[in-house]
Amino acid sequence: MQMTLRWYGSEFDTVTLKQIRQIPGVTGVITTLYDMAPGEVWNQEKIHALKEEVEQAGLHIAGIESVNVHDAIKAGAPDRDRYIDNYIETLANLGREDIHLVCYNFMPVFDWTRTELARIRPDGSTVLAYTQEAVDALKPETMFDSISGDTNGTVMPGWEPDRMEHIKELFTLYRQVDNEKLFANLQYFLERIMPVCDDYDIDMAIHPDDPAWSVFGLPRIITNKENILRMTKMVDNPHNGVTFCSGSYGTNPENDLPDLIRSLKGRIHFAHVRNLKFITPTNFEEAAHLSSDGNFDMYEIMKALYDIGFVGPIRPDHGRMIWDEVAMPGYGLYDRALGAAYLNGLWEAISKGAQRAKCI
Ligand code: DNO
Repeated sequence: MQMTLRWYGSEFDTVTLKQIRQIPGVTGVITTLYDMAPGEVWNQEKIHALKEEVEQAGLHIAGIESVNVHDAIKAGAPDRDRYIDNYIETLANLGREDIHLVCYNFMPVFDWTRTELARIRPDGSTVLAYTQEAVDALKPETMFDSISGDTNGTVMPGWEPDRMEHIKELFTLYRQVDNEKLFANLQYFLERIMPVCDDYDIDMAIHPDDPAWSVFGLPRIITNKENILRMTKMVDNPHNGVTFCSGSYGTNPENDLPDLIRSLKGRIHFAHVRNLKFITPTNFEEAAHLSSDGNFDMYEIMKALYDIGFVGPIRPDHGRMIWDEVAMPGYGLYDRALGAAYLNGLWEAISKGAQRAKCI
């Protein structure tokens, strides 16, 4: 595996490339052109400039998170082909710049969903949290306003104010779309983009739905083992792969995370590793990466990734806000750096243990 950190670009991120470069073992960033609206073509010069900036800081671009998929594609609207053509052009431009990993999601309307961005934990850190009761008490159009006061002046990924202004129209677009239609729309999209992925050796890595169930009655399909295996088999091309995200699949305690990883051998192109603490089955908060701070066994997660021979980029995922840092919720420097160091430590112990076991 290669340890990376997510970076939103110098215009949007409070964390600098220089800081990222100084986290032991971090060699690359997962980045994006954050100001591109879903459906727009990314031009090659802009990608090239981003790449140069990252390389001048002594790092490399390990992948893009995300090239967002336009809602017309997800909803199967009559104009979807136009947006798929644009997506194909973006993929070709990324390939020409030697970028070979793209993370995306297929969640209707909302990307990840949280009901609090700064819940205070017993140690005084603040974290992102979710309670189903809070979602049930909200109207979708007020969801964004309910959290917008806690974003520390940053634009949260997937919660762009311009898109959120059109929530009602977006809901109308999905009126006829159930889980089966969403699967069919995903298949249509994947079949159309696989040729360009083959030409430029681009691994597509779908991010799971977070939380791993329907919110506001919208369809959601990338939620469990059965569905993700169906997704990889319905377009059976190694470039049609997965972002394994422990914090998203792990929102449903029925998902056995190490087993899920093992069942996806060869198709995990990217990993997000973080821990959650459940207060009740429908009320969870994000924890430090350390196993003992949450409900997941992080050793078993890293061991499963090691056992399947995972070689792709991995990143510590959302961090807590600690040491008075003011940053995009989930994406500060300090706790993610601690997360990277911890995951690197687990990996070193697992790999040395495995090598020694071979010598006995
Ligand atoms: C949240 C992220 C997601 C993820 C997208 C991928 O912090 O994990 O926003 O980047 O779902 O498209």
